[in-house]
Amino acid sequence: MKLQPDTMDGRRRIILRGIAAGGLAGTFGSWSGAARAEGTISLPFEGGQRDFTRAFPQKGEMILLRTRPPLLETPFSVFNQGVFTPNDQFYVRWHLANVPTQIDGAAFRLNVHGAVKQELSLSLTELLTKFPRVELAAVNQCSGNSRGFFAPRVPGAQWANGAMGNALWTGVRLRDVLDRAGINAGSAAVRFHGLDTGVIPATPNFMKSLDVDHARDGEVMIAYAMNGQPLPLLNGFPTRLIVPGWYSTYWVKMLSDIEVLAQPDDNFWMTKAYLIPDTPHASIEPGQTGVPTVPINRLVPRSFITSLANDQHVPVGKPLAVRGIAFGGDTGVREVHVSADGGSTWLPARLGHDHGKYSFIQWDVRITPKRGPMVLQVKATNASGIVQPATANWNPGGFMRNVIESVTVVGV
Ligand SMILES: Nc1nc2c(c(=O)[nH]1)N[C@H]1C(S)=C(S)[C@@H](COP(=O)(O)O)O[C@H]1N2
Ligand SMILES: [Mo]
Repeated sequence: MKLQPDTMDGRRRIILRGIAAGGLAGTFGSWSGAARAEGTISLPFEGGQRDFTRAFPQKGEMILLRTRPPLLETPFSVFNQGVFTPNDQFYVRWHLANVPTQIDGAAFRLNVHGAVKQELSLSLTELLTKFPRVELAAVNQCSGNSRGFFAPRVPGAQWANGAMGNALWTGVRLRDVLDRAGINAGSAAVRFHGLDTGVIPATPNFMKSLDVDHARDGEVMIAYAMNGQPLPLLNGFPTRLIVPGWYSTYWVKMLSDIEVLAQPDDNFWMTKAYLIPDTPHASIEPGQTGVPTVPINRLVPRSFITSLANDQHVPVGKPLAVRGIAFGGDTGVREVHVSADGGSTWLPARLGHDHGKYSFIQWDVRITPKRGPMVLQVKATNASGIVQPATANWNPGGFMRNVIESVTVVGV
């Protein structure tokens, strides 16, 4: 799927007016307990048996990890279908159990307050009409994507590789909104939170912050549309933060509150959760202690073969097109290489259309299978020259996996 901004424009205006009028949020009731199994899948790690579900609003077939709060994984085959991940199969991750099932777009307000000259309370219509509209293709990847492959195993959502997706985001620059409010000189951070809450009042609200300079970099966005449509409720209707090149924990959904802080943010979700070892590849030895930590931040490069599955039979001696996706992390993809001989030699892959440095990029290469099992590996090098590592990282959070991936096919 390739979105054409010029031809989409009229339709998109209508869609966006619809968001502001509140007509598109609908009422979804409660989906807890609604997750009937529709077949199963076995993800390739211990305890990887999962149900498929179609029981969630605005979602097609998803892999069910948890019902409340929802954790839904994108079936991996979806990534072979196009460079953008369809909204109805985009993964879903929430921390707190009270996620609104209904939001009135007409009543919704995005509040900006704290260390500002002028507090704001913006309606969706104001966001749509009072600020320049911007668009950006960017990968949304959970910090714990692929956590299920960690060895030794670590606690947390046992995702395979489907806690990521690529979308074309439409919205406004966070900078433009902050500048309308006027940040007080010397402010430290900007904190974001959404409409979801815990079941008991003692649960800390899910809040994430960015340094003021990052928040004002002109790239961080407040998005109100995803792939030309309003955000699905579970992906943050009506507005969410987009932090290009950073892990999705910062991409606060159902964003309703922006607070400028005079001091660095010391809330739970910044100082206790989502910390990584301050080491190369955020990697330590299992059991190692006393390692300094930092909040998780920039994405690192990854690449995947999408056109072939493990154990798939491929005809011997005939050229075979191998396809996949890659992303560079906090910058673009410079090169993708594929090896069919256990990493001794690497073939350069052809890169597809460039949708911008934060997007997935498609790649393809031709190989000629020999008889028997054949391990195909793929590695991306980003524009900063960072290459995927040959050995997997390990940390107790199960964060930032980006080892070179492989698929084993069988020449017959
Ligand atoms: N309001 C809110 N925003 C949130 C979260 C959350 O729990 N609440 N989780 C974050 C995390 S950790 C991830 S991985 C992404 C998931 O985005 P998605 O569900 O649209 O794929 O949302 C982020 N934004
Ligand atoms: Mo996440």
